[in-house]
Amino acid sequence: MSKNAIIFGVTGQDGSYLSELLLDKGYDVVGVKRRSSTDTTGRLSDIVGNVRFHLIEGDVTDYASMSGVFSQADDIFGEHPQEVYNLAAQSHVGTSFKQPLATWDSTAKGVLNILEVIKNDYPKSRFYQASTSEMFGDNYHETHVACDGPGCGTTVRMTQDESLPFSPRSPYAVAKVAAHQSVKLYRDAYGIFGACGILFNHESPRRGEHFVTRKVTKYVAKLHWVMQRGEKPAKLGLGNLDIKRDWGHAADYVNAMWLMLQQDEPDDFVIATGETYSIGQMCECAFDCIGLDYEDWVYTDPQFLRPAEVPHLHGIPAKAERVLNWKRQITFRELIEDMVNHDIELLRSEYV
Ligand code: NAP
Ligand code: G4F
Repeated sequence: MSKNAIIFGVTGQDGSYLSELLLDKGYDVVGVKRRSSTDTTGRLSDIVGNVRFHLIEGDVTDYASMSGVFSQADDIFGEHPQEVYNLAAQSHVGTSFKQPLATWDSTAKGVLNILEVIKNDYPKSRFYQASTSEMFGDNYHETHVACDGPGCGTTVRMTQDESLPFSPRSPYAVAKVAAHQSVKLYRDAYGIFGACGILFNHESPRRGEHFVTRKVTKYVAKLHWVMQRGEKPAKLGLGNLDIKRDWGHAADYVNAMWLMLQQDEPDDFVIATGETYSIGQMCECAFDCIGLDYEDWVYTDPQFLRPAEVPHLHGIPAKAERVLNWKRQITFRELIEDMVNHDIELLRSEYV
């Protein structure tokens, strides 16, 4: 039987990887993009000509628009949509402090709009919601573990898994918690197949340029070329370098989204690598790719500090490994190297 899916947020980082994954699996895909005065399909350049990929317009903040998207997809597929992936959101945490209402509309209300359409007219469609580790905020489990060094005793491990209560620390995270709880409610109250992936940070060469990894890898790439000319660029301003994140590769994480919708029962899963690194360690890894020391090039710029922070993310993906048989394939170092090498190539024509 042929398979089909709708992807909201198709123009984003994850939307592009998920589209490619589903097309490779033989799906018909309806990708939903919001109207824009400029072209936002750059990340989809490899698939826009594919006859099984259909790009249509829709805005998740508008119920009528969502209802229209489902009936258009119904016509395109010749049957009800089987799988619906919601990746649409204002996804930048820092921006959410400056645009809390717009963030709420796309990130929380948008999910309710889609759930209402499913409840009213498409109750058999399976729904994936892009939840986030940001929902845990400053909360973590504390475990004392023996450390490796001689005479080192024990160290405290701070981790997050599905059992941990949420403690959101930004307007973005508050909206994501509302969306997450709405999916759980519609699952319990109306029997909708709604699954939430609680995804920890995942990056790639397609990552938006205002997220910290891509900001750093773009700078390192520029440094690589400028130094070859014997010039010295301005230093890079970053926020808090001590904060820790659990970073994986987006290509690995979209596979987990798909697996969640192939299960017999809907459920929620933490998707993470099980490793954590500080922003400083990430910089060290990126600058190492071109043989430089990040401390010579990075300074703290207060404009990138946030009113409230999520200090430490370290996910435990044991449930996903056990139930979904999912495991990340790409290591942290491979991820950062992939991003630096991509950004160096991207700038080549400007310098050679
Ligand atoms: P992204 O690159 O920022 O993509 C977000 C997508 O949402 C874009 O396609 C954007 O369209 C679309 N969008 C925003 N507002 C919309 C609206 N009102 N109507 C329709 N579409 C709208 O994010 P991502 O990194 O791919 O992440 C995908 C999802 O996972 C997001 O919901 C994010 O919050 C969540 N998440 C991400 C991570 C991560 O580390 N990447 C971790 C956990 C959860 P435009 O192209 O027009 O802006
Ligand atoms: O790369 P970031 O902006 O990602 P953040 O805030 O962790 O959010 C991302 O991951 C979430 C999953 O945990 C997603 F839900 C969310 O949609 C998004 O994809 O910042 C990472 C850390 C933050 O603590 C930030 O304060 O890096 C710190 N940081 C330090 N300097 C910086 C900078 N972040 C940015 N964007 N820019 C800086 O100059």
